[in-house]
Amino acid sequence: SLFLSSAWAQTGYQPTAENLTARKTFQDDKFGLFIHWGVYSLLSSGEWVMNDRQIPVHDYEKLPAFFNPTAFDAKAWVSMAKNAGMKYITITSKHHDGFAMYDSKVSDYDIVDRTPYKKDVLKALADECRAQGIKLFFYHSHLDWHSPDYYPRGRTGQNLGRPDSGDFNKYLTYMDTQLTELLTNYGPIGGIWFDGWWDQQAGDKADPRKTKLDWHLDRTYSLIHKLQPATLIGNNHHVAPFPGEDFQMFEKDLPGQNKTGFSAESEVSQLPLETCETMNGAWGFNINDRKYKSTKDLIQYLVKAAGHNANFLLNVGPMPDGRIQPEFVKTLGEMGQWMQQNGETIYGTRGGPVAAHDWGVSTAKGNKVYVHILNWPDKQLSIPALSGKIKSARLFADKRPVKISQSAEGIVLTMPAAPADDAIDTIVELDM
Ligand code: FHN
Repeated sequence: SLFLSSAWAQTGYQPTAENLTARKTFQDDKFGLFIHWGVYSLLSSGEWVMNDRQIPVHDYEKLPAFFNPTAFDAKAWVSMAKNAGMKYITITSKHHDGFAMYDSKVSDYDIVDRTPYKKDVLKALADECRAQGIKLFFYHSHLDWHSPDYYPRGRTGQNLGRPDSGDFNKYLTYMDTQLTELLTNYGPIGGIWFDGWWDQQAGDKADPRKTKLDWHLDRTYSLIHKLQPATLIGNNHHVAPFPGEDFQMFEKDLPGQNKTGFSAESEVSQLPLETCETMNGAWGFNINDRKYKSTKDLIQYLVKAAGHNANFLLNVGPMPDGRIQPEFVKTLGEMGQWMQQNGETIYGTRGGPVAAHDWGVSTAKGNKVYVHILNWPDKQLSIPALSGKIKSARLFADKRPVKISQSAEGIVLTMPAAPADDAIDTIVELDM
């Protein structure tokens, strides 16, 4: 019956043991580097430039001839991520413009066949990630502004010079074949990070998960899990997770906050969580966007994400020549220094028992609870009662004791001193 088949669809996916282990490691890792890089980077106007400026396919196709990232240095990228305290990298294998940043055999619209550079940057990155012990994820776009078979067009509906016909099933096969390449030729892949599903969203308020065309997620997801059972699948569809997904992601939002207005994002699932953010306002390279977030703001966001039980995937849009802007490199280095000192309170933790407040968040690991005070005016902080009794408390930084008074109404923590004006995170370590 209909009921049985939909119930089966909800429960039919049983993650393998290696997948469950990978999920746990993913949650322990906490901090990753997001990279939006493609031929759009040449125009320094973000990764949506093809759509925004309505550049027809035959004109956009002229870009790859100029893409020659001779300064690309996989080792420098991976070292930068590692020094920042990041444990994985998620890079665009194909963004919405349809251009493959690797050597695809089912299309010549790729970096090896169309650019003077001629080299497979994902291969270089995969090798370097393996050498340095960093996991590699691929961002792959469902939506495709280049393929003639991506038809009917979705929400971003311009034809951009393409024929008004096409075979969507053929497109899906093409996409699955490209995913097969990515999961076959680049060693173990940490995850596939889908985006662009929303292009075909039906716009049904009662059921935001309804699409105009069937993406056959079940087929694609099974294929991925068959090729590499430990590969984690996430999809930036901005709705509740579908069966077969292994983590849930939030864009520019902490889980449950729903500040960016994407429907149903407030629904936080039991899956591992991740949130992504930009370092200025742009995903793809945009030199005119100089609204750089401060190191303090980004560290605090990472801490808040951890307190909300989520990873933080922080984005850079490398320049067309392969270098990463010095502004980004500097901030990432500073974040790394902070993580070197304080990472113990972030890595391997889960969201802690003290719920997020204006003053901050908590994380927990083993018998420790870390109270992260991000804004506080005073030497004293009141937090709600915890289920167990606190045995002792101290400042994480210098181990000076923190006085605790516990009652059924709550707990008052008295710090040895008031916070410094530029304090990023005053961490109180509780032994439970
Ligand atoms: O359209 C994309 C956008 O270009 C970028 O990749 C971000 C990253 O989260 N996601 C999409 C918008 O939701």
